Amino acid sequence: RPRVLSGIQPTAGSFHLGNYLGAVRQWVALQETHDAFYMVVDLHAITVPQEPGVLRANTRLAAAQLLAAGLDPDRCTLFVQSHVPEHAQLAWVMNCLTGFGEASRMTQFKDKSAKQGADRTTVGLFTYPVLQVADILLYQAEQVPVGEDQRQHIELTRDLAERFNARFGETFTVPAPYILKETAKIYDLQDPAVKMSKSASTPKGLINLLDEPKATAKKVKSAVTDTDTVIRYDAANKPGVSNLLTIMSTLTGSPVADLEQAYEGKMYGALKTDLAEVMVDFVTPFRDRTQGYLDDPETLDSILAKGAEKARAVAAESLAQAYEKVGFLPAK
Ligand code: AQP
Repeated sequence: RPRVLSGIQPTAGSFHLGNYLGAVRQWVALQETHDAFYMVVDLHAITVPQEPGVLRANTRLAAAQLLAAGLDPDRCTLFVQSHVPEHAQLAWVMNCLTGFGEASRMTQFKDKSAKQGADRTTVGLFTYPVLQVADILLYQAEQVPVGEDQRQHIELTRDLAERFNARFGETFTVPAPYILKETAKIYDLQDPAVKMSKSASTPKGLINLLDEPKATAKKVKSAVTDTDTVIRYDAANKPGVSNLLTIMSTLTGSPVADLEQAYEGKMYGALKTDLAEVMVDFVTPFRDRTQGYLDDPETLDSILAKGAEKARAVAAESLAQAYEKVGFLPAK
């Protein structure tokens, strides 16, 4: 089975619809066909300030949501990044192979550091993509299921894998991004020119899966569309309606073309009302299942402990190879 790896931050508490449709949904499907490794990336979370107690609670919450979304610990390896120390260890080696200019070109870093200001931006945020390189290479992953915003980081991973292999001999698998065109970028419901995001979206434009279903329905009903009235997919000219059609199509399994036909001659309100119902039907059991996992932290922690053990076995082997190739003296 080909190997896949991906991760999600435990920063925000609830996952948002972009996280789910852009990434987690694919993770669930890929566990059936791939040797899948998925993790809650708590090391990445501390690149911005975190409250220790909140981080700990959100790490469990993220794992609970992944299970609620359909990850099955018998079909995939689910773990917490900080439980596998090899991530930080390989990241150091990769930091020493990454050009300062190369890291400076990462657009996510440029955007986030510009917003925070130089004095509040940490070196951790700067090397975040390099830690991500280590995350992926440790597992010799062939594919990395992510949203479009991660494409540049996967490119960096490819470059560094090739650089390491060229300098020290064949060691790492060069991974490819696994990005589904339709759901690569889910947009903010109030500003469909920007991606739905926990840090950039306004509360009304962001669908958090753990919000009250009623509040979610309200947000869908007040989504921005346009002054035209035709329900048609046209991402360039009708981004708001197109975003709603993408979400509806993915959650129901109906192709966009079928939806366009079904809504021919109808008003935007009809689409929004139906989508609000679909969303409520989706988030209500999701919230219940998440709560179910949270109510039993011992089981949750034991799933994560088993996952970490499986992950470490793979990661330790890759790290040992990398250390040996780099020329570190083996510890006796
Ligand atoms: N709007 C989106 N559309 C499609 N995919 C998305 N992803 C995030 N937003 C969208 C994908 O979700 C996965 C997890 O990303 P993350 O760990 O970076 O989660 P996040 O921090 O909650 O994502 P945000 O909201 O995008 O964070 P900020 O605001 O910090 O930038 C990834 O595969 C990502 O591509």
